[in-house]
Amino acid sequence: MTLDMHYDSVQCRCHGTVREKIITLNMKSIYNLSPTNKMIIRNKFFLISLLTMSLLLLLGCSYDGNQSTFDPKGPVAEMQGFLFDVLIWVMAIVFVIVEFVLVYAAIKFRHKPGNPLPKQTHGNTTLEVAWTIIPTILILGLGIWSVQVLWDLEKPPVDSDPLVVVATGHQWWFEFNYPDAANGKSITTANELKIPVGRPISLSLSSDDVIHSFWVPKLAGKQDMVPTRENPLWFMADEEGYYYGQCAEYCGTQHAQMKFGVKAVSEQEYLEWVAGYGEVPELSDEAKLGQQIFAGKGQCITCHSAAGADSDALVQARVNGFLSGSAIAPGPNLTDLATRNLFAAGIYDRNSENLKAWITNPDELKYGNYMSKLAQIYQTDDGNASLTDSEIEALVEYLQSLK
Ligand code: HEC
Ligand SMILES: [Cu+2]
Repeated sequence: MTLDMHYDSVQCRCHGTVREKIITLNMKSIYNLSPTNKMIIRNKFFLISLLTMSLLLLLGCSYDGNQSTFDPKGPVAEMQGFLFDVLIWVMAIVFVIVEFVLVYAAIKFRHKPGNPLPKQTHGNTTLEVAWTIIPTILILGLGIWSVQVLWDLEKPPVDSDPLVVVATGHQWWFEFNYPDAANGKSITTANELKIPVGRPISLSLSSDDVIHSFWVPKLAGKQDMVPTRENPLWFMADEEGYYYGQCAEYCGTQHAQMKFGVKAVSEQEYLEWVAGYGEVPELSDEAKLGQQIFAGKGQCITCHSAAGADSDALVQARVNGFLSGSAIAPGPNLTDLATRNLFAAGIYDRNSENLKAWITNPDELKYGNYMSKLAQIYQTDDGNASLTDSEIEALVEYLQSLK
């Protein structure tokens, strides 16, 4: 390979003679191609790879996927989506106009040999006033409107009788507390937030370990869950349905698997769930055996409640135990487990087969979770529960009766 350098003199009208350096790589000896051909092939290769990659990336997108912000199902997400659309369109139009003028001028008035120097001007008051005033109005307008929307969306409308829910982030699952779910009854549940359709939900978000973020893309934007703070967020579902949520702040090993569901049901269905919550379930003989193992040999009860809402004192005791390194941690409240579609923070279908696999060895299903790490029964060589197969089946039978 040889490297040729050519020095060419070019005339420039404003500054006299300058030297332009042109370096040509002579690749002939290697590829038997002229340098220009090689550049063209290289450019084409680059372009084709870029297009293929963009296409592959786009294939991953969908307009109304489970966690799409482009498919709002409630007033908060709709307003946020509208704000986004207006900002994007105004910016896109400004971008196209400015780039068009720029590219047009660059091409039309570019230097060509023999072209006379175009008429030189300096200053144009009308133009300058116009391009100062128009952007100022645009930016001020959009800015004021954005802040207005932010303020408007901060709290549910007055007199709307919102349902209050305290949501707490844990590594790696969500806890939901309803101080007054209906008729003064309080409820603790996990990983699935049941809400009546058409009623504003007023959330108070917090965490008792690290910072998490609460996000249900179809219902509202993200809000951080910060230990020792209570951050507000509200939304309302217009349609019945199952909305997928996700922790949106990196929080450790299983951050990506820290999901949850929002199940929007009719007012009546919601009230039925509230009424049934914590009622003593009907248990088969096998389930009764499971209940004994739950409280006894399995020690599940150290971290999980299965018979009603958690009191603040109980929650605090578990958190303190966890923080001081004991074999205890706050665990999802299981009182209404059998009413949920998914478990393990929204990653597995709740069915007997999956629950059996979970109790046998939670680490295989969700690596690094605090149930495997801390519960006594999993401190074995292979991480499998020190329970017999039939004991595990009895536990599953019990859990599946918790409605
Ligand atoms: C040391 C505390 C601890 C003990 C003891 C414990 N668990 Fe857990 N359990 C947890 C934690 C923490 C999670 C949440 C794991 C996650 O999703 O990251 C969990 C999750 C679960 C879930 C999924 C719940 C949901 O809504 O997603 C079930 C079911 C469960 N445990 C059952 C049991 C059973 C049965 C036992 C007794 C054999 C038991 N656990 C013992 C801490 C514990
Ligand atoms: Cu998280």
